[in-house]
Amino acid sequence: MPKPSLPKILAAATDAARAAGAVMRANLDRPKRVNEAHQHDIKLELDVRCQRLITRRLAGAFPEIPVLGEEGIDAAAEGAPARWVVDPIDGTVNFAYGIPHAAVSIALEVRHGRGFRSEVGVVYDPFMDELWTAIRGKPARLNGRRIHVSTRSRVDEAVVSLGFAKHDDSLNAVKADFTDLTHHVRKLRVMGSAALALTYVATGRFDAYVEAGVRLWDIAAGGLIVECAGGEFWSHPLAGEHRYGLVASNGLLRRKLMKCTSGGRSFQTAGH
Ligand code: LIP
Repeated sequence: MPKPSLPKILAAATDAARAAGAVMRANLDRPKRVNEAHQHDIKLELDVRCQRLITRRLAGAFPEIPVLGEEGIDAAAEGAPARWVVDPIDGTVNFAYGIPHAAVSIALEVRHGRGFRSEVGVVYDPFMDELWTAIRGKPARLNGRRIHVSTRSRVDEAVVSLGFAKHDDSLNAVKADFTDLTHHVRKLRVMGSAALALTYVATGRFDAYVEAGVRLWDIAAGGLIVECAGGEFWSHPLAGEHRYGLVASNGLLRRKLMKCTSGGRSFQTAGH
């Protein structure tokens, strides 16, 4: 496969993200069909519908690139030289409850060493009409404007986001750190979308974000956006398919925050 033009890849991902975002915006306050409901997770018919829409748009531009998505994985995705990594609605529980804090996340991963690495990332929040984009090696942008992580280096001035995923191991890891960090940071935030927590770190709205137990499609685009905004993105594989622990920060706070926790369990899951 000839090496695709990354700007054309970005344009196709942006088009697909905006198309799915329009469906999310139109359905936020409408009744939604639930395909699966679990204690800490919900899967909607709209998740499937949006991934199908995204897949059609991407295939129209790059039919040779398979999709690895939350709502379905092309068999070719594991062996391909490049693949799309798609979360059609990141923050599904928020969206299911009518909370306007959710996003479309699309990344292009290219084979790198024994694995894959994100080369292009797009995260679109249709409710704020905020589009984050990144191409590896170039500055991250929000609605076309260059962005950069914060410069805050004091823990007591930090706004830190934590994510409570879906399984007891990850919930317990983050719960312990939530308790410890509460007394040290300015504020903690639990917002329910990994992709947006990452873009908020990239934009300097959050100073760090920690979660144990997210999936590749939640973070493939946002992690690149953090790196292209001058931040630090650590992730570490966990048990389970495409499951990771992560720590994202402005590059000034990770170790200081770890020292504020008794063992830093959710930080440890990031392997650092
Ligand atoms: C969500 C993540 C969030 C995590 C949730 C869920 P989804 O992704 O964005 O950070 O805490 O458990 O995994 O399922 O809404 O695409």
